[in-house]
Amino acid sequence: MKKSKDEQLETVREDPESEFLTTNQGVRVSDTDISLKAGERGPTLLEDFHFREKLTHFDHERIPERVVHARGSGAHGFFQVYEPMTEYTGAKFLQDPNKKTPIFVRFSTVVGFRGSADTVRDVRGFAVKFYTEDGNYDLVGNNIPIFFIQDAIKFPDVVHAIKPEQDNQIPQASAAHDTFWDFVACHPETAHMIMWVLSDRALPRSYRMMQGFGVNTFRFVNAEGKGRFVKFHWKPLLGIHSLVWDETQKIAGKDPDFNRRDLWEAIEMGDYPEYEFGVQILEEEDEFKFDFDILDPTKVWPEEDVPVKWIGKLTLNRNPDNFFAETEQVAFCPANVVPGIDFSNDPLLQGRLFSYLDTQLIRLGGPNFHEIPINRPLAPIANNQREGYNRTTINKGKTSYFPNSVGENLPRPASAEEDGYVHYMEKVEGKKIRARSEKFKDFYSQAKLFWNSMSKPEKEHIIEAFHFEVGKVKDKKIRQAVVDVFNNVDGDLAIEIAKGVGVPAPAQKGGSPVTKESPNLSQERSEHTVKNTIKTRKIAILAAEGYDHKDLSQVMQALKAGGANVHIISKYQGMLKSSKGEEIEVDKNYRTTASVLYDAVYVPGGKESIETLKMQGDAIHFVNEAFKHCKPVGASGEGVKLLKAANLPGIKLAGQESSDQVVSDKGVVTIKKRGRQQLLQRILYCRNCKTQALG
Ligand code: HDE
Repeated sequence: MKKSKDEQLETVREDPESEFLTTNQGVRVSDTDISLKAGERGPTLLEDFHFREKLTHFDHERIPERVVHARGSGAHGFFQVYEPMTEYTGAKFLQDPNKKTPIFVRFSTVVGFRGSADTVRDVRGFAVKFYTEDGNYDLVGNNIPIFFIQDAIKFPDVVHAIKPEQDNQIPQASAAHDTFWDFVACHPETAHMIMWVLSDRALPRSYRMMQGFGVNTFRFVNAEGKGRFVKFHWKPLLGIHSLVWDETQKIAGKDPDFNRRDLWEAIEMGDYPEYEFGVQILEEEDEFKFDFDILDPTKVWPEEDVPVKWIGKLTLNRNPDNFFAETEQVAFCPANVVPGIDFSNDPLLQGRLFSYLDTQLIRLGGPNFHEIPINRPLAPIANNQREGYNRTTINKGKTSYFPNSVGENLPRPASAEEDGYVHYMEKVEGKKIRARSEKFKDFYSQAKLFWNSMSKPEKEHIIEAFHFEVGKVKDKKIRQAVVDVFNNVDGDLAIEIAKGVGVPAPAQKGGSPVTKESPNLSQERSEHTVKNTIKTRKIAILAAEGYDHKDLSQVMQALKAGGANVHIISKYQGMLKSSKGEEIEVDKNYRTTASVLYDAVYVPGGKESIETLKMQGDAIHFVNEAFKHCKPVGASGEGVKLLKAANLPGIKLAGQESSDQVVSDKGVVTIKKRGRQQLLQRILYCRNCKTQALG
């Protein structure tokens, strides 16, 4: 490959500075503020070509949004493999640990429209385009390892059911309505996915803190042509963390761009998001070894049975230059594979192989969308396709067919040795039939496995999510039907759901007999999460005039040394004076921010500052809300008095008798004496547990 992806994009980038304003024909414009008129008070003239071009372009500035995954955020980066994967796959980007393969990633929500809020309860898309030397490889995954349905023919049904209802287009970006739960009750194959969607997985704290999964079963094929089944995984190096439900709803109002902003700002600040790439590899002879069908996309391969091999790392290190040109126009497709990666007969995947190319044709206006710079491979393109909307390549020569004698028979197909893509020669035979294999009919065992694997707070969150989602369903029959479906998963769970949504518990307590657990399914118990770091976390410091400067700066320094991003928050922006006359700049006032936008809060001492804060409802609310959302709250010196005034229920705070000891109770960390404040940096972070983890 002659160029890097960045160099390739550079050829179409335009610098906004040092250029005259021109029309699209390159004519310099002398006035863009006043249209051409017949006299000062006269009508606008049709001959004002600049006016007409400007308006016409504007009138056409929207393209259809993605029918699903409409709202997303993109980033550039690179991928590096840890060691050659030659034994398993011929894919070139998985061979050389020194090679950096450029990538573009797009994270998304699924259900909401393009302008919807980021923090809604939903699956998140995690799509990666690898610009490899063999052509583009797209791994179009989600942050949940399974799916709602088993066969792609059901996709229009499930999407129609979850999108806003037909008559009134309500609700936006939410599954909490009759048609979706009616679909669930009519399709018990959704049971496992519903458990995941009602778990904290659907409320990620950040795109930088969620796992990704290829979901479908794919194949690795090595140079000898040996195939193995694989499932793909992404693991965030910052661990897997979520918001709490009440927080997500408030953030949707305070900052609907919460996840988009978080990704953008992290990259701007050089906190590059990183994910390890993993594969579960299954020998073909083991295909039938499991009590589930490995082609069934509503099933995980439990990691205890098929361990994940971590084979490489993805780093996101550059924000797009232009949202529309890159993030909006990027076109992913699971059928974009390179030699060494192949498909399985997973019926969901088979349908996906058709759908993505088809949808791009309407969304991007014709068959030449691969020429849009963000979609262009780095590997050369040569074929006989010409013409169509928006063709930009000028193909020279007479021929556009193969074989030909006029153009020296070029371009010609490549053999396997010449890196031509040769499909895996799987033996296929059978009657033409609309049916699924017997094992596909077990809808409940893995839903129960998931339930068994949750920690107590995670289970409580799922039950609360059922109460919200199903509680919003107007039709009692549907609510009852949902309870009955989940009675097949776990009888006690069904009783709990029924209690919250106002329908009778099932007449007979049911449930799947599965007792096994898979701790890695839980965010709290997973070995893949990381809890002992405050890296990139946002921490609020509440202060007012007369704050204790030594106190504040010691803690701020310690937090920054731990990698956190710290904001000073006060009633007014501008400079704050300390008790001894030092000054510090306020980053946000109570109107421009809120406790829901932070991971933790700290209150330094300073008699005057605390007396002021105690009188501010906003400061008291800030502390209270952070506590309610299970966030660490810290205070030192007189700062402890603000927490006292906030009346945190039953929480032990540092008193005079423990003046040089850190007191730590359910995530509230306090110390009376000054000078030991750096200990507070040991506040660790754990949102999913009702009791917080503290160092
Ligand atoms: Fe998609 N999906 N999907 N999907 N999907 C689309 O393609 C589809 C499925 C996923 O950031 C569409 O370009 C079918 C599973 C992501 O641009 C469309 C089925 C998984 C994205 C489509 C599925 C995904 C899409 C809409 C079978 C996880 C956003 C716009 C039931 C493995 C990519 C587009 C981006 C987008 C079809 C199921 C992931 C309509 C038929 C399972 C991350 O083609």
